[in-house]
Amino acid sequence: MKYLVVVLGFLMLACKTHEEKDERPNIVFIMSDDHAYQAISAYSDKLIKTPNIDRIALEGMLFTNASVTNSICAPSRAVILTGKHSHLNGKIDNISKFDTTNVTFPQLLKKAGYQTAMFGKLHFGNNPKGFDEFKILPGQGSYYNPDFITNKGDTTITGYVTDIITDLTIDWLENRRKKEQPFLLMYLHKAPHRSWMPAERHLKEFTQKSFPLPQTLYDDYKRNPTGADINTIDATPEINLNPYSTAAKQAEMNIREHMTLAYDNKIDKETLLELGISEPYMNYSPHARMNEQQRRNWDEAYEPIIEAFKEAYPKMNDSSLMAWKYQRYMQDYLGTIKAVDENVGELLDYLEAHELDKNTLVVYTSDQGFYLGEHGWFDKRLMYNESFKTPLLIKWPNRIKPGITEDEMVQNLDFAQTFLEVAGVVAPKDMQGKSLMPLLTGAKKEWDRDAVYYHYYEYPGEHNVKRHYGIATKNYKLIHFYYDIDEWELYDLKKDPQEMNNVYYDKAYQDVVSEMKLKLEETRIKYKDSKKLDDFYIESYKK
Ligand code: SGN
Ligand code: CA
Repeated sequence: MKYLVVVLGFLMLACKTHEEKDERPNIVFIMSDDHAYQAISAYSDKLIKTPNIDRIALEGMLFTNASVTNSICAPSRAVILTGKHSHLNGKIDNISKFDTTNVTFPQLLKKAGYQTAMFGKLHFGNNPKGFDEFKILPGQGSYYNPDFITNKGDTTITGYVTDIITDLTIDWLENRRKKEQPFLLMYLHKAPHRSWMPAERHLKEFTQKSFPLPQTLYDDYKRNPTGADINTIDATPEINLNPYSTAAKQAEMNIREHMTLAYDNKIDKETLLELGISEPYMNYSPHARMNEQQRRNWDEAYEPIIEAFKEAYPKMNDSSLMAWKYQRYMQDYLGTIKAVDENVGELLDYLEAHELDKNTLVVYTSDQGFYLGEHGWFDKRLMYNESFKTPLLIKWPNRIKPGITEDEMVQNLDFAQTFLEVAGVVAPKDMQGKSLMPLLTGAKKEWDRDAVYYHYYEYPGEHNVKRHYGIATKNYKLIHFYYDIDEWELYDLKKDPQEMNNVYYDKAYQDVVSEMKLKLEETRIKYKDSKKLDDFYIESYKK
């Protein structure tokens, strides 16, 4: 009996020490919304300097070939949380609600003893499961004086959304974090999402900047070869006659044609009427949620722009209007990123000052990439590089060597299994990604992925981007547009990184076409996607 008591005593002591010192790493997952890798200086400093976000790459790893499986907000978040492609987790578009019977990695981490918290944009139409605390924006959220949904009810907070999300996050770290537990923190920015409203402190600086025009700003969406080199066996007569990519040409996200002067470029309705311009969203006012002070600061920055536009517009042609809208777009879009970068810096500083940085894995990513005028576009959705790829920077002191650039193909699909492995939790067998651990820790030989799969669904829908699926290898990308068209595109990524020439019908590429088609079929089988599921989601959309 005495012996039993001693053993029990030891056991309790052991448990207690374990409870006090759970050495598993913390995970800080930072994600912004629509942040193009072209607008992070660790990738390219042509547009903006982001010294704080860059710190993550300097102290860790920069991924140059990270992509998403479905380039749109809520579906990307569903893929991240479940580790499953859209066709299996069911969240194929922004419209349907997330099915909360899905198992998510935060639920598993919480069960395994992690403290979990989420702040910012989720965009699911329902609340997240598996979090000890959350404060999330309803839907897309607002830039100024935003509303929040919390475990304890709804609230409106005065200020600028990016700053507020950081304040909420740091408040949690400071006041409610349990020191004996490791934590998962999801810190999710709304910025730089449309309609690109910068913070008051950045308005004047950014509205005076100008930016280099992207090479493909005036893309006419001609993609297909015609004439001598065409493979006449496969090419239909329509293709012979159609030099365009139908999907690219019909997408409604061209800066000149579809970006609006009122909503996107912040020209007021009176001015537009005076100039004889009529367009959608004319009644929109950026003032809607602002207080007096905010309105005054806003107007001080934008009134000179409106005046200059009044002068210039009568002399503009299509080409100069395109260039003008592009500059306005970049000024506001990049202005919102400036605040994201400052706030990320604040959070990283907090972690350092509280010695939380050493045992914490920090990720910076976006829910997808974004077009910053490439192909004449804004928005995302398509499988072409700028929206298919997404920024990814990860630091993890003592595990990831600083300053490494990694070009292996990784996806948002991989986060769930990565975080579970970091926490020592076995991932459910039906998750479809791959833990990034071998890449993070330098065991690269264990990484054997040679293709990634993509599938976009939200059509018919906003921006008119056709349904499509495809695969990308490091060298080629094969895309099949379906539903109300049946078109294939193949890009030679090494020779044509801007994806301007569809070589699917090119005689010289017929072996590549066969190989890639085979690989696509194998990949669809591997991930359990099928024509039957395509049809199922077409039908469910009609309801
Ligand atoms: C809004 C935007 C779109 C954007 C979607 C999806 N229109 O609907 O331009 O593509 O969000 O973005 S707006 O008039 O409301 O600004 S996502 O990041 O949430 O997927
Ligand atoms: Ca987004």
